[in-house]
Order: sequence, then structure tokens, then C-alpha cells
Amino acid sequence: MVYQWFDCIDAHTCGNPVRVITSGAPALSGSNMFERRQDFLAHHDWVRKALMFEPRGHDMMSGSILFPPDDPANDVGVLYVETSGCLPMCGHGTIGTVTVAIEKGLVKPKKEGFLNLETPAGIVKVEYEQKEGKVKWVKLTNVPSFLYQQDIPYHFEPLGDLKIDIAYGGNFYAIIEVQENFKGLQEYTAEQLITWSRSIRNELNQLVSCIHPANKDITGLSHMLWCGEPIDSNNAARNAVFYGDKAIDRSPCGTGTSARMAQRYAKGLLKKGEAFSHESYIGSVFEGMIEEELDYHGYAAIRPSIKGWATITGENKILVDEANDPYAFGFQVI
Ligand code: PYC
Repeated sequence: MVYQWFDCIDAHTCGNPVRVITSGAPALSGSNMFERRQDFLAHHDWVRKALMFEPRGHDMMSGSILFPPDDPANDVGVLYVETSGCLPMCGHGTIGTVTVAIEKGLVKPKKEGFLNLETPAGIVKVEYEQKEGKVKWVKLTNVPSFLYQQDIPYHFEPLGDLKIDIAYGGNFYAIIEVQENFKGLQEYTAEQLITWSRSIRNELNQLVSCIHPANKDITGLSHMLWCGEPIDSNNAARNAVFYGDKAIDRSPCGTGTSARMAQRYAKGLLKKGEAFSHESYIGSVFEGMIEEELDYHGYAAIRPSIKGWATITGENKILVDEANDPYAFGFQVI
């Protein structure tokens, strides 16, 4: 019978939750974060469900667990946990995790203002600024990101004929730009976007096989990115990312922004060094930039950076008590 306390520090990145689990999480086997992720999913996934799902979490909940790095040249390893599973990479999760780790002294950077993170998707370099104890901003330089497939014709009732792009930015994204039969996310309710996303994602996964060119175990279209007009016309664009079964990202989504920048780069709409300020559903903003152009397994890829902020909201001591709680391992209402 599981009886386990977990210490967590709760935060949010531009509106989206990040729960950093600081004690109670299992030790994992594997020689890198991708292998540890596989071990976690195979043997310890109850921890994720207990801490992300209701009644201890909610539909948007996501978080992380920190590990010592495999390569001593790096600062820390990060496992991302959320309602939909363990993402290879999470941008808002990284910004929140770094903010918590630095402000609470969980990680001692080898060089002040810089961290090298080992994530399941690869090495992510981070810069941050701390003033009077508070981390003001975090900028991450993401894994290679690329347009995977372009202009996939797709008929969807009630919208009609659509053209959809698929791009990778640490996760695979279907991107639905404003077009004749999709007027922009501002014209629809969050409920509509969620319901449509679920069915389009299912069908696209039957039509297109998404397999990462360098890691055949990173598969599947997991996220839907709907585009629209920015609320603040100073920003380049707005997006709503659907993930899990019911969630719209409250942040502008780091891996989604990376995927969208890669898509725009491949279409000649964004150049190296050009700023890309990306708004979320609630109007919060990530600053994106193409740091590097690269040929990645035959794809015209980029290495994007994403800059944003996070703030701690509380400290949380959470109990999972199997003997006394029928919902110890959580539930979802879908
Ligand atoms: O920021 O990369 C991100 C992310 C993925 C899912 C929710 N947020």
C-alpha cells in the first residue's frame, strides 16, 4: 500500500502551472534523461497521475522532477510530468522549473546566470537574470526544431477544408493557421477548440506518422496549435495550444512557439535573429528568436530561443495514502 508524502513547490509560467516535486519522487534507472523517462513511465507513472490529476492536480497541471546530471559538465537533469504523460521537452515547464530551482537554491549553477539542462529531448541551454532573489526572466535555447510536413489537406466538419502543417519543437504540433475556413482562434470558444482538437489530433495521427528523425521513440502528434490575431498588435502572433485531453495552455507554449518559428522559417516568413513575440490564449507573451540555422537529418531546421517569466505561488506538501483514499492515484473527467 502506498503511503507517501511529496514536497512540491508550485509556480506558474505566464499563467500555466508548474509543480516542481522536490522530495518523495523515485530514483530512476538509465544513463540519460530519455532512459530515465522510460523507466518512470514503466514503473512509477502512479506518481505523475497522483500529483497531476484531480483531486491533487487538474486538467492543465504539469510539473517536473530534478535529477543529478549524467555529464558533470551539465547542471541538472529534468523529467517533465503532466496530465498527458512525460513530454520529451516542455518550454513553460523549463521556465518555471528554472525559476523555482534558482530561487529556492535547488540547483547551484556552475556559472551564475547560466544552466545546462539535460532533458529527455536533449540538452537545453538556459540563461536567467536574478535580482534581489527573484528570477526576472528565463531564456532557453531549445532542441533543433523543424517543419515536418506542410499543407496537409484535411476536411473537418464543421469548419470545412483546411490545410494543416506539422512541426517539431520538442513535441510534434499540428499548426492551423488563419485561412479561408478558419478565421482565427479569437472567433471561437475555448470549448470549441478543445473539442475540435481532440478529434483532429486523433484523425491526423491515423493519417500521418510522426517519428523524430534522431530518436524513433519520440513519436506521435501530441499537441494542436491554433493561430489567431494578437490581442496586443505589438506582438507578432497569438496561439492556443491544446494538450492532454482537455487543456489549453495558458502560456504561449515554449515547444509550440519553437515549432511555429520552425514552420515560419521553413516558409521564409521568419529569419535568423528576427524577434517573434508570441501571445497565449490569455495574452501572456514569450519572446522567441532563431538562434541558429542547421541541417538536421535533412530538415531545414532552427535552434530557437524562448524567453519568459515565472513566479512561485506556494509550497505544497501532498499526501498519497492508498489505504484511506479511493482517489489516491487521481482521476480525470473527460
Ligand atoms: O511550454 O512547451 C510548453 C508546453 C507544452 C505543453 C504545455 N506547455
